[in-house]
Amino acid sequence: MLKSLIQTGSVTLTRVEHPILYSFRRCPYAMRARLGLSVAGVTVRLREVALKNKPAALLQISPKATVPVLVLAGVEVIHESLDILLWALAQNDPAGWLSTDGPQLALMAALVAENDQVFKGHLDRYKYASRDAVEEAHAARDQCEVFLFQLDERLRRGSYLFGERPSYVDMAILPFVRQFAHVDLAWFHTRPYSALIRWLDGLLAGDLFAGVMTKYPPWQPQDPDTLWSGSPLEN
Ligand SMILES: N[C@@H](CCC(=O)N[C@@H](CS)C(=O)NCC(=O)O)C(=O)O
Repeated sequence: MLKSLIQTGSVTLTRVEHPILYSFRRCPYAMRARLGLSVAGVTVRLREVALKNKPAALLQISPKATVPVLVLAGVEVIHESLDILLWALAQNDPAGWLSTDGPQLALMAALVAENDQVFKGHLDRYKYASRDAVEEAHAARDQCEVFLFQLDERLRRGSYLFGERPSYVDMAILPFVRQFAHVDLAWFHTRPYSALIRWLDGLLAGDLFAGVMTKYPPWQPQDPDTLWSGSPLEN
């Protein structure tokens, strides 16, 4: 449609400056950001980053050089995944991920903070433990489970963490629970948090998650833009 309009000369096109998303497919923080951008239908110029060889353009715009980073209109930069998720939903929230009754808001933020500030630390110690430090790995795994049992308890009361519909909290936490599960998937499925397993498996099986896990080669400065909105778009 757009192409035919351009060809017939019936529109004057000014180039739309889609935000740039520096991302890494397997990074749970970047997944959280991509889930938000995808559900919001925000089109970005996707730049897949190789963490061992970060592009100069990323280092220049975000010296702490973690992914994800969202660059808006070439000036404003959002450096934190949670902020990108919330920014996307502030643009458009068709699934109501932000809508809740007021009193829940503080609880929701607290659960995400616990994920980021406590659970993720234990998860890294579990996931990246050296092979000869089995006891330490198991201790970290036990600490992770304190959080997981808390999630499971919530999920026994409702299909999602805050009721019967998904909220941004589900999406902010999902990639980290997935990361935990994938350290030892067979063992994870033997654990007594069946509501959590049902929640995780359900969200991972959905189109939304599949859409944010599409593979891209690392971005090179000379590459044409990869327009992305949860799935690849035609440039
Ligand atoms: N607080 C940041 C953390 C992001 C983060 O740590 N991302 C990892 C990848 S999963 C990263 O970029 N690490 C830098 C590196 O490995 O060099 C956020 O929420 O966006």
